[in-house]
Amino acid sequence: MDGGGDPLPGAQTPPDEVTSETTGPVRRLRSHGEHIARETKIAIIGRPNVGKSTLLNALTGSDRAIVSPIAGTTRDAVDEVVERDGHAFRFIDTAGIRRKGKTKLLAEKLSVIMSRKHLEAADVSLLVIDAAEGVAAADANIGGYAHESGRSVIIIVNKWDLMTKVGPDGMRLFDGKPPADKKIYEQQVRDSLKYLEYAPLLFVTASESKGIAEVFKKVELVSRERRKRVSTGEMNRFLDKIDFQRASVPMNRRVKIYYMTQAAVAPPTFVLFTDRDVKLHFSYERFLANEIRDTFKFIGSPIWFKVKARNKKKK
Ligand SMILES: Nc1nc2c(ncn2[C@@H]2O[C@H](COP(=O)(O)OP(=O)(O)OP(=O)(O)O)[C@@H](O)[C@H]2O)c(=O)[nH]1
Ligand SMILES: [Mg+2]
Repeated sequence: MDGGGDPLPGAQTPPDEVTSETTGPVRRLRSHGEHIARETKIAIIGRPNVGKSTLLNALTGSDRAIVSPIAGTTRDAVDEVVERDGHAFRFIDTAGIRRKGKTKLLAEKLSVIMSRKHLEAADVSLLVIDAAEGVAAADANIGGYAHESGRSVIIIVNKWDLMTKVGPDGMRLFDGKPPADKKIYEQQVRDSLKYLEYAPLLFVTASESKGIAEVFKKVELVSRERRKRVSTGEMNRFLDKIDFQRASVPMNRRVKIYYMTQAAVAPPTFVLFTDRDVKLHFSYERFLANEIRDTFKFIGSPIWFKVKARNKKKK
């Protein structure tokens, strides 16, 4: 369904051409009051000061979002549409919380609420983390809401320059420590955000527009993946091959799955027709989700399940 051949409203007016690192020109459209069909809505979420607005600017090639070193500077939601390779991307920058007269804790709490609100309007979320600070409690909190909301998630580790730029002594300019390794850093982030194991993770330096082309690629990928459909035939051939003995679930919580269908997309939702009317055990759900991902991927998207018992009385 992802066409993109239609002329975009507003495309007649001379676009602002900006050049991004590797993939050529980006066309920026003034977004307000224009309706563009099939655009992907992307919420940029995260704690105060992690660089959300700087990222928005890098993505749109504008200085419209106000960037400031004081945590909580963006007052209103800023959204902007970018057309790139025939796709329309609407980025929504989570309104920052003005710190003036507020404690850091309160500002963080408000950022969690704002992030949650912006998720409602989005298909995809960019969970921005400050590389120098690592995953904080509020990041995990926001990540949890993103996961539960059913939106696709991409983890953006921003300010990577701080972790990698070194002086003549080979040590970081930022804090004099050895430069960080991407693999080790990613593992630490993943350990703190376990439930987001399906989310791609990218390293960017928004202030230098580094890593931005990859963000567009991943947004496109995850928005396609979340709309993917698996036919019931395919699903049942898949089901036949799963060895459910490998799921570590207590015997009394095991269910027999007769068949399974994908009932919805965005997020992919599967209905399991089972012998007993029980809530799926957490490990069972996890096992099944992992098996589905091994075969069908659904990169960046949570997978949801619903259980329908064939015979409700037979418990
Ligand atoms: N070194 C470095 N600094 C960055 C980077 N991205 C953003 N910053 C700085 O981090 C500070 C906060 O950036 P903002 O973009 O305003 O952060 P924000 O998440 O929008 O903050 P709020 O709107 O207040 O929630 C500014 O001083 C930016 O210049 C980066 O990639 N590297
Ligand atoms: Mg901001």
